Amino acid sequence: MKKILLSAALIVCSASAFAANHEVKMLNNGKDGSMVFEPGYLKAEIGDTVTFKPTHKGHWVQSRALPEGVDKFLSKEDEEFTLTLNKEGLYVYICPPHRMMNMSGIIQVGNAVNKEAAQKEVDKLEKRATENKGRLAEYMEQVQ
Ligand SMILES: [Cu+2]
Repeated sequence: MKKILLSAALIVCSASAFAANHEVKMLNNGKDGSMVFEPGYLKAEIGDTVTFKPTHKGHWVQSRALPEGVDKFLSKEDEEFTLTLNKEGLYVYICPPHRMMNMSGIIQVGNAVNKEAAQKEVDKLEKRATENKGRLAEYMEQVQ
């Protein structure tokens, strides 16, 4: 009996080891163009973390739309920033100095439970963007 309980505990422990750490690079140039997060759309699971990497200089990250109950975030210029994804939904974020260049991205955690609010923010950001128009809307189209 003791042996069975022990192996059950091991299975529970190893389940948390599957939490992934994703990386999003902050770039002056990437496969989606200039001033860009890569990948701009990221699918993750609850409990995962995402680290924003200041691969090129002059970037940082700020939340714009979040699942209910998630604290807003704002990182520091040229500093690595790690976010733990504790709630299901869409996380829409931007790079403040390059907002007009549509330097923005979306993380989907589980189901897109706040899709309506996120879509509103995407529309607002797309309207204001002067360069790379349509990039964020394209990421939003990948949301399922
Ligand atoms: Cu930037």
